[in-house]
Amino acid sequence: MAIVDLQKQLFDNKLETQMTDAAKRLFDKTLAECEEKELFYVLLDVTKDLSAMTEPCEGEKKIYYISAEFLIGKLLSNNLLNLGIYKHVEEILVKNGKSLAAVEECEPEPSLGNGGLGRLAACFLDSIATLGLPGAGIGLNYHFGLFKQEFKDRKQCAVKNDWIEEKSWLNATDVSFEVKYKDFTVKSKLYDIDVIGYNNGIDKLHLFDLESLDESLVKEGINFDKEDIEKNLTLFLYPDDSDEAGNLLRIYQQYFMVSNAAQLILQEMREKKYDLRKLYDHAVIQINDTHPTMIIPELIRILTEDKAIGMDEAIEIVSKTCAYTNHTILAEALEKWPLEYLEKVVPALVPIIKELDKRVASKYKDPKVQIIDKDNRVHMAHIDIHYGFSINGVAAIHTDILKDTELNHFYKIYPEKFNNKTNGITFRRWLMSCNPALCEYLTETIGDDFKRDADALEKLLAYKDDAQVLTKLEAIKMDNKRALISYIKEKEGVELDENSIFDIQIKRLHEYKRQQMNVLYIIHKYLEIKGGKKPVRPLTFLFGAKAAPAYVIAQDIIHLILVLQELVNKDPEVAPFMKVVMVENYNVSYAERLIPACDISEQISLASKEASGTGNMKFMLNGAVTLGTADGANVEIGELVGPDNIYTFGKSSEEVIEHYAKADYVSKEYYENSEVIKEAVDFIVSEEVMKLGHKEQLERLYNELLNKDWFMTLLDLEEYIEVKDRMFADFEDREKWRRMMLVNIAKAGFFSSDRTIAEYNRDIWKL
Ligand code: 26V
Repeated sequence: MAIVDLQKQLFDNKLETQMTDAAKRLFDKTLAECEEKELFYVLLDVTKDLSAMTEPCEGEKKIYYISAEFLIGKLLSNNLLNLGIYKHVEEILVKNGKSLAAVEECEPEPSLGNGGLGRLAACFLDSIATLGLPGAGIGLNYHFGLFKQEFKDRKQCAVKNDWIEEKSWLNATDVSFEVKYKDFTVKSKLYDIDVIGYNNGIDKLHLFDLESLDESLVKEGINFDKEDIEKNLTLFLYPDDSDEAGNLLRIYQQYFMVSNAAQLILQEMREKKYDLRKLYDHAVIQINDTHPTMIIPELIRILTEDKAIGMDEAIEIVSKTCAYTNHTILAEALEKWPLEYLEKVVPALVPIIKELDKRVASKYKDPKVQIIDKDNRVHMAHIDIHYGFSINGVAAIHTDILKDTELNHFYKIYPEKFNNKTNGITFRRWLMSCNPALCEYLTETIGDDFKRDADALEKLLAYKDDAQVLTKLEAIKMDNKRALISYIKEKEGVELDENSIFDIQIKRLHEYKRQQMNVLYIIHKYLEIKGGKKPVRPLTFLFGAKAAPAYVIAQDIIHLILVLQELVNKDPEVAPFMKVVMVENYNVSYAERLIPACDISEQISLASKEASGTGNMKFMLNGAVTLGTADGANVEIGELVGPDNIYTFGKSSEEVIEHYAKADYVSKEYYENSEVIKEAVDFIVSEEVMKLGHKEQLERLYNELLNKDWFMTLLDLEEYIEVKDRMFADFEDREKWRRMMLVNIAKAGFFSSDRTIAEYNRDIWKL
């Protein structure tokens, strides 16, 4: 049934009856008698029934989005919203003395992703279904996902996130495949999650699991026997890859994902009686970063298995089917597997990979474009580039850097394969669901076209001098800040000031993202206040970030932030003027609370390093003003809102790339030539800080900044301080600030993932 018809039916009291029946059947209670958690299961049950009645998106050609990560977040409110029954459910609950918000709190949050890449995949699925495109996501069902973060002794501890309950969004299927490794064979079991489009059809997220998985392998924290593949394969997302066993496990996982994906796709093709020789007419496979790259040799292996299709033809078929998205230029993040590892795990792919390599080597002599290098490492991205038909970056500047620098040697060979697809976010989650007050007010002011056509947000520009509209936007922001304040008080035990400026940096912890630069600013402010220079208005600095457990310096940065939090918030001289909070276990749900309450969006990566960023888009859409470098999608945000509505600073990507090329950046020179920098950096190892923190960690971080600083923190620090101070001063010009908020919201339409997906479809998928 189409969703609109379903909605019509539900409004003649059917929904309430359905909910009441489910409560009776599941718990033998009335709705009013149910606990919040029980109501969550009631709504889960009802929503799953409704989505089962909704028509799937069908067509002659289907997009398979293969990704090691799908950071879907909680699903209840989004599913209700996309089914068009959110308000209706809310009313029914209120009638029974319950609140939907409290029910939403009971839903466990899956952590099937690390950050941007996984969240992007989730936004894309929402848009694919919303646009009615036949498609599916294919990934893995990690039982404990990414670790849950706890702070102990001002350090990050990692514990498992046990998110799968007996009743969940996962639907068990009877699909199961065999996956053959060198020394053993395992069986998979497929679970599906329905992806409900906004007022449209249903697509599926296919998550493969290991039939023989043994959760009891996990003893303390997130430690487990990494070698017992037949029991551990889908326990965690990207476990520690600092040692060989961890790396091998990643290859086992990746092959498990692609072997299942290949079998599923080919099974669907056979069921529909499509000619596999014309696979590309019916299937397009988007390879999300290099993690699913082995799908290419795997498909070639299967197609050539019974000799009906020869190697040349198989390669051609697969090359016309697969497209690759690059999400990073960080060298350490581009996968290069030792051939010997692949031999240990999946020897069946090795001859195919060697054949692919041989073909490249016979055509191109440049060592930079070879698949297997002189050290016998297999460059996964190179397989994608040679044997896929499209390579895209995720923001304009990122794609330019790929073409001009990082992948220039490939661009010279295949200019026609390269294209840009600037990332986007789903407005259903990142506006309608997380900021209902703003959404409602926008609807009142400019109508609700923007819900289907994000560009319609531009209508708001007509009100940029309208005092009433501007005041209302400010009031909504204030309400959102109040809501966040009470949440943070409860969760983190810190009291914040609603009249302070909320300056927020939330993203994975990585040196290139430069949380440490923000920290140095905070130290600078702290010292100013101690010296008697008080800010006009109190400042609130919020952080949220998880760090890879094996990433030592990232752990040190978290430690320093937590130490400063203690120092600043407990200092009676300083606390009235500034507060620092690092929220524990930053995740999608936390982001949904932080973003609507933000004034200043920190996007301060070293230019050229952040491929796109998507948090920057979410903040903008919710009326925050960006403080950013000319990196990733910040550049496009700047072009859209104009220089008066964004604060930019720092060296350009060209300058940064030149510093790397010449190896001429010496952080110590910046330290020695600036009193302000010196003071801030020295404070890391000052008596006050050392008293609260760990000497070893603080000294290591201090030395890193002074003697290495690979991501050039000190290069941009002075300008960062200057621009940030100017931004705080401008906040006092309320009229100017409110107008900046409005312009940012109005111009955010471009960043709808519906636009991004329409472009993927127009240029790459052609469904
Ligand atoms: C991976 C790794 C793996 C181990 C070593 C350190 C390291 C550092 C970075 C990464 C990044 C993986 C790819 C990724 O998440 N990229 C993000 O993709 C987002 C969606 O396109 C984009 O907005 C972010 O800028 C980009 O960092």
